[in-house]
Amino acid sequence: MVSGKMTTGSRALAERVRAKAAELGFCKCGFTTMDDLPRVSEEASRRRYPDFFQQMVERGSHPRELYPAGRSIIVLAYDFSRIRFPEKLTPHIARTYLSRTYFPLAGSPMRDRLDAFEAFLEEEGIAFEPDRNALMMRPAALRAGVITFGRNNFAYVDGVGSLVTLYGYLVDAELPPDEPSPDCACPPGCHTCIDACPTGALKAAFDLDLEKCILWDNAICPRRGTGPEIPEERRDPIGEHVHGCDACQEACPRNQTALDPAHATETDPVLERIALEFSLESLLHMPDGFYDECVQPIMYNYVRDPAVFQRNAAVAMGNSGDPRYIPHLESELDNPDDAVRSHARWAIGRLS
Ligand code: B12
Repeated sequence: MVSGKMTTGSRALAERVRAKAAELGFCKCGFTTMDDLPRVSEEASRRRYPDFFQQMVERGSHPRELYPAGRSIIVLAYDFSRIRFPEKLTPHIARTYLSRTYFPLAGSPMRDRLDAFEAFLEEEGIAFEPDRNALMMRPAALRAGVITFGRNNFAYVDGVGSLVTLYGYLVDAELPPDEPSPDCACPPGCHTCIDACPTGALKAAFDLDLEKCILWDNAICPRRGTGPEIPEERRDPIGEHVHGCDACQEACPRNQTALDPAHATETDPVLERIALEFSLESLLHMPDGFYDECVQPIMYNYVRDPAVFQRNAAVAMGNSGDPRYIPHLESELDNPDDAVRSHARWAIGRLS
């Protein structure tokens, strides 16, 4: 569907953008138009999103409203499956956050990479607006030919898998739109992701009950939704996850190469250091400095209150079946935070 009206200049610019993206380590780069993104609003209504998310999704499916000067969207995908994720951390923290690529903090390798890409756009005289999480990235990436969907809703880059973070730039330059990808490239009839979801949040292909997703209870809810108390019936399926969950991606046949330990060739010194110091006990007791040194560098996206992580550690301990945690939980029964106390009490009840 590459427009015949595109000038040679646009095509040459597109090649320079792709070359820069590749040079900076992005695994795929594609372009699409500023037209409204299809199906997004209907999908969100079908999934019965809470009002806040429904509004966010509605807004994010109209790129021209996000950046009226925009003429094209650049979509970038970064493959973080090459990072060696310490085994001590992956049972508790989702890889997206360990990768430090989702809204990267200043000074992180991904922030430096995005800064370099933005500097390049400026050098090319291109004005832009980053996606800021407002643009609906997966439908934009599908239309830009960067990804296909998995039945677990995830965006998959061919030959890479779903351990990718997506970035969007709304730009005032005309770039030749890429051919959209086919919607779904999962093996016919496969339902390993649906079977693997610990909470039943993934009810059927493309059907995620957002409020049952583990990330919702252990990270989003303290700020939006039910608040600091995780409903008791939802605590058990959280297992030992303290921030997000990768179960539907770990089970997926399309991710088995990405998850093969031999595939992970990059070591992140920040993760290696945190892995040495991390334990559920430390997260529960949150000794001086632990939040700044071991929690905030990786779990910075949604939660700012250390007590939320202490609460999550209590739930993980309660679900571990390990009675050695009982004295640790007992010592938090006088914690000043109501939710830490109530979840510690619940965990002691389970382990006793
Ligand atoms: C809201 C949100 C959430 C919500 C709800 C997620 C959901 N799946 O519905 C919550 C808080 C629960 C959440 C959790 C997580 N999220 Co989130 N989240 C977002 C956010 C901000 C918007 C996503 C959204 O709801 N869009 C609206 C819905 C309707 O669209 P969609 O799911 O993106 O796309 C669907 C429709 O467009 C529809 N569709 C469109 N055309 C067509 C055509 C056909 C034929 C069909 C069948 C369907 C279809 O199907 C698409 C796939 O489901 C995006 C960032 C962004 N700005 O886009 C990140 C984002 C989706 N999250 C991301 C991640 C990594 C996560 C977590 C995995 C983190 C974790 N490990 O804990 C979890 C797991 C969630 C899960 N199992 O899906 C990544 C996903 C990367 C990837 N490879 O797909 C994103 C893209 C962030 C990023 N920039 O990389 N998230």
